Amino acid sequence: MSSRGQRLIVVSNRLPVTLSRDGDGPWKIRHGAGGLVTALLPVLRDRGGTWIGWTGTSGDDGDLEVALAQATRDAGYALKPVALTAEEINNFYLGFSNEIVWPLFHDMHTLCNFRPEYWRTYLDVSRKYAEVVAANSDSVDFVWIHDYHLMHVASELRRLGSRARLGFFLHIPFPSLDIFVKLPWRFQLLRALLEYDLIGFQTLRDRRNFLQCVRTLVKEARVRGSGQVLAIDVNGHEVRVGSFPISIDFKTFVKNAMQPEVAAKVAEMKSLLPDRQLLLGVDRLDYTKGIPDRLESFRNALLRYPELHERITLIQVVVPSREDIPQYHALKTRIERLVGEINGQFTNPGGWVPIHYVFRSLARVDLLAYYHSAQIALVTPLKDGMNLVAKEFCTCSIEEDCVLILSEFAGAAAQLQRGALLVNPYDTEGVADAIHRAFTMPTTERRARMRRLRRAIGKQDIFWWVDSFLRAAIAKDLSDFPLPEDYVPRDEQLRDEVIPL
Ligand code: ADQ
Repeated sequence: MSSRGQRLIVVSNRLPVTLSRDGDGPWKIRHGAGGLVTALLPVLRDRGGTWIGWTGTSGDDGDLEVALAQATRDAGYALKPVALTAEEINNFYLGFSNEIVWPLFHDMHTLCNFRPEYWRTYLDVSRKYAEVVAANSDSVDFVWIHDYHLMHVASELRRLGSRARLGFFLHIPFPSLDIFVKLPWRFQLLRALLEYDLIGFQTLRDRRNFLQCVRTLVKEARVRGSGQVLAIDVNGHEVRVGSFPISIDFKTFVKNAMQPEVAAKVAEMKSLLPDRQLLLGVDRLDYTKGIPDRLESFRNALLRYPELHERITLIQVVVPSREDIPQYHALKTRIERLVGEINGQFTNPGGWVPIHYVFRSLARVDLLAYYHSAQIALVTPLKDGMNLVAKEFCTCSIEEDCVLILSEFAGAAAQLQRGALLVNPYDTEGVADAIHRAFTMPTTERRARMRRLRRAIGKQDIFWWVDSFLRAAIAKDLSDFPLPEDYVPRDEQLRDEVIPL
């Protein structure tokens, strides 16, 4: 056992940096600026630690390891790469992770491609990650592993003899038993998850689904407790399971949304699109985000509420993603056809164009300007672990005179249902009615709702999230983690038609 303190070892599919080089020239390393990185870096610096992940490149490259070491020389933490071959990227990342787990866990099992070689490579790559973790940690460290790509890593680490404490956070939903059992490797995967010491889910609903799978498929498992963090005893091992809704760096978003560059862009947008309300959608290109259904809902609103014509514009931003997977390419074509159809149906030549479609990754300042300019956000995923866009939009709505329309199937609905207009994204007429309601909502109601939303987001920000996960890992007494104050037991929720938390 080492005499130094407990370090934090973070493991994610990708390292929190982007790497590029011209030909054989030196590597250029750009540090990421996402919420997870912002929240974890202070902890890593404070305790000392390491972030382990794939570099996003294929093959083994000694130069890269040296470049990463140089880039973090004075950072107080290290970056350690996991090298993947082209075949591993195909079978592990594109295959098992994104053609099996991603659709299955988002309730879209008909899109799954259950190829046995994907599973075999998933195990091989899990071992690779585990080897890098084992080489860079010891028994006093806390290893925090992230997301669905790495569910099997704890099992491989135990096989390698690691005795470090292992935490896991699932960023995407966990499906119900009926869906989960379709996975050909359901027993192996569930038992592998039970090798962790702490498992965090986004919502109580995800945790409930997981517990139902454990109770049904792992006969010797026993569940204890009743609060936000429960314990499962299985073959003498205690696994803690809790819900920890992820969030954003609220204060930094507020500060950045008020920067002069953002204000200038907001003013420009308002002068280019005057006398109307802006309705905003921002999504990664993904079939879980419900973009075609949303466009149909907007069309329905324009058909049924002609008073919206010329007075509302939908700005739909789509960020390119996973285009190597055929379904994503087909989705892009479908979205573009729909945008063309709806604009063709309603555009007033020389004047109003109902949908402005943006397909690219935006600079931060542009994204903030869109958030700050829009009066209504349309966040309607068919299923989403959390959805940070909903939280980012509310946070940037500094004047609070805005409305969030939110899918009841986004994890964020559990926290935001009392301020947002909740919708079923499959119900195009219902979403159209919500658009009209948001458009006509009196300012006093908009402000009251948005104030409530922003207060909730500010209270449980990304730093709260990191802190509560790490506290749950070390807490002596799980009764320190009560259920949220507004929690309503499930039977009562269903009776009152309130969406389960
Ligand atoms: P995602 O599916 O990627 O995340 P989301 O939570 O909405 O979905 O996060 C998207 C992020 O991308 C946001 O932070 C946003 O700022 C950023 N982004 C959006 N548009 C952008 C643009 N045009 N240019 C640059 N950046 C842009 C997964 C799960 C979610 C879960 C998160 C975090 O699917 O359910 O909320 O992880 O746990």
